[in-house]
Amino acid sequence: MESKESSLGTPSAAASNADDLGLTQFQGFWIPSRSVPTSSIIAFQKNFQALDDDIIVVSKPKSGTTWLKALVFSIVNRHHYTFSNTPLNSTNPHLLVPYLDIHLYKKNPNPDLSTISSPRLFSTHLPYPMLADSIKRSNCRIVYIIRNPFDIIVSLWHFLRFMDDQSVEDHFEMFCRGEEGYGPFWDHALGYWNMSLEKPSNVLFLRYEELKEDPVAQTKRLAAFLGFPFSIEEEKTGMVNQIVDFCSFNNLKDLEVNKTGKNPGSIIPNNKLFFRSGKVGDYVNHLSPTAVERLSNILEEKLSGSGLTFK
Ligand code: PAP
Repeated sequence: MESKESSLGTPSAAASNADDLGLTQFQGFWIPSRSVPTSSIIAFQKNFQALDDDIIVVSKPKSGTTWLKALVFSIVNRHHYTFSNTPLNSTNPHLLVPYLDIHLYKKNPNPDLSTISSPRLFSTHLPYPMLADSIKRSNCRIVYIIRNPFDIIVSLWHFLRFMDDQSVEDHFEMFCRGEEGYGPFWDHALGYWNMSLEKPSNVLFLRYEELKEDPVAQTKRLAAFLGFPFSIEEEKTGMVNQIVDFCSFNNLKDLEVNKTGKNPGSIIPNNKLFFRSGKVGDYVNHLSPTAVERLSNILEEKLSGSGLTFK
């Protein structure tokens, strides 16, 4: 697609609105109620009892969730499976690290999670203030992955085309107003950023771009945080590299389940949509320099004084 120099540089009247896109304002954030009814969020907040060894993968959509789920699952289960019999070969990562709100508490307001083997792996896109209190009180680990918002905008716009006929310009405008699933982006990011500074042994802040740049170092950092550090022997025998290679974009996208499969009960028509191009900086092909500058200015103001920046 051509970049849209003229229309993206200045704020314009909304050509699409939150209602049409199924966004509901709830507890200070915009919730995509087509996939997450607020009743399932309330049930999760009321009923979920976190355990100290739970691991919770958190992200804004399109930040690298699928990748992180595959990495976490592989790290934690590396003594149970080989690369030829890991469930990741036949199951999309989203089912192995299920969403608390989109999956578990949507199906049942009080699911029995006691039979899940330890450590339990869960995920959510919910912002920090909306997490169940039991998570905040427990010693469980939260891994938050963030990505530069420009690539998030473009990735999400491509992804949602299966159900929304929105232009990239309108999508961009709404993002700048904070009107996007689980947005505003800056409030979502700041919630976890601040917690990662306050409770570094409970909240790890990972960046998609750093994971792309040095996946081996970041995977080691992740494993150590999760309490499953790689031994010297494992490092020598190449275990870290093998996990990185297995969870790479090219490997995961070519697995049959991710090429042609569909997750049961999901509104996402096929798993292929979780694997588009997996690149850093694709936004330059869709957003004009003026648009980038405008959102950069918004971010600078919203994140001011927090220490959180984007290159
Ligand atoms: P979700 O919120 O729907 O789960 P999420 O997995 O967070 O999506 O993000 C999808 C993005 O991660 C896609 O980016 P793109 O649109 O810019 O291509 C997808 O291609 C990318 N992605 C998926 N798996 C990997 C991976 N193993 N390595 C790197 N990027 C990946």
